[in-house]
Amino acid sequence: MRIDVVSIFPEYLAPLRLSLLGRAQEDGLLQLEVHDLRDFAFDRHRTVDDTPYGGGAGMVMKPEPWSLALESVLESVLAGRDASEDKPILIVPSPAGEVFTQALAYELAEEPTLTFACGRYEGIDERVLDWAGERFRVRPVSLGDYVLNGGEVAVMAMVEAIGRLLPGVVGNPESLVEESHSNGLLEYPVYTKPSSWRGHDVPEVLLSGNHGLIARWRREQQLRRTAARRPELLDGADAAPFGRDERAVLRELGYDVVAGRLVRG
Ligand code: 6GU
Repeated sequence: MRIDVVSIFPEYLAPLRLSLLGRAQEDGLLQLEVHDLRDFAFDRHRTVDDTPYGGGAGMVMKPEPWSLALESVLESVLAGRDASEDKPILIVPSPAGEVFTQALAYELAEEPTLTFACGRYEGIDERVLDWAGERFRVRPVSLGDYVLNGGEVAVMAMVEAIGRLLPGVVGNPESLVEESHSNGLLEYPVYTKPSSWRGHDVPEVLLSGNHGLIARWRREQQLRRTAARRPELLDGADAAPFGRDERAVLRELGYDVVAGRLVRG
């Protein structure tokens, strides 16, 4: 996969060269290109922002540097894509976007290229998104309901979540199966040696060697944890994947099955 990021703080993205994703780049599984928006601003001060029409606090990113930067990215991105393919995706990190989820990470991991446009200040002139819509599939995406100073940290989170799903990036693909959100539930708790530590013991069942019992216990822990921390993840969930034991746990946790769906009683 090829990923292009446009930002006024290209150094902000440097950590994406480390660790698992750094190795993926060395191995040719991921090509990461970071571009400085100011390289596309041609006045003496390389200005990328201006005051908002209609007044109000803060500054807005000017449209022209963005169009030049995205045209430049698009030229190299299109050179590596099939003419038969859909328009490339442009992700615009914004607290006003759709929420980034594991499902969206899986969807985006299928793309041959992704382009990220990092806004700062109060955001990018809206006409850039209209203009870009003729050339890209534009997706404004948010990490969640809170406000960051710019898109860079959000891009780091999204690129890491997407990058680790690319074939060959995570050494043992099994580890992608059991983690939080891979099955719509939170992950079960994990333990390592010693079995007794500062008066806290590892749950007996994990020392039993009975793999059936262990699997059952882990599923139950997933249900209890999800109900306690993220009950909305269970609301309306398809009940079909839950067996007799799990349904008993869910009933204890206050969920009923109505028309094949979980509802809180
Ligand atoms: Cl994607 N961008 C910004 N600036 N703030 C955010 C966000 C994104 N997601 C949550 N807050």
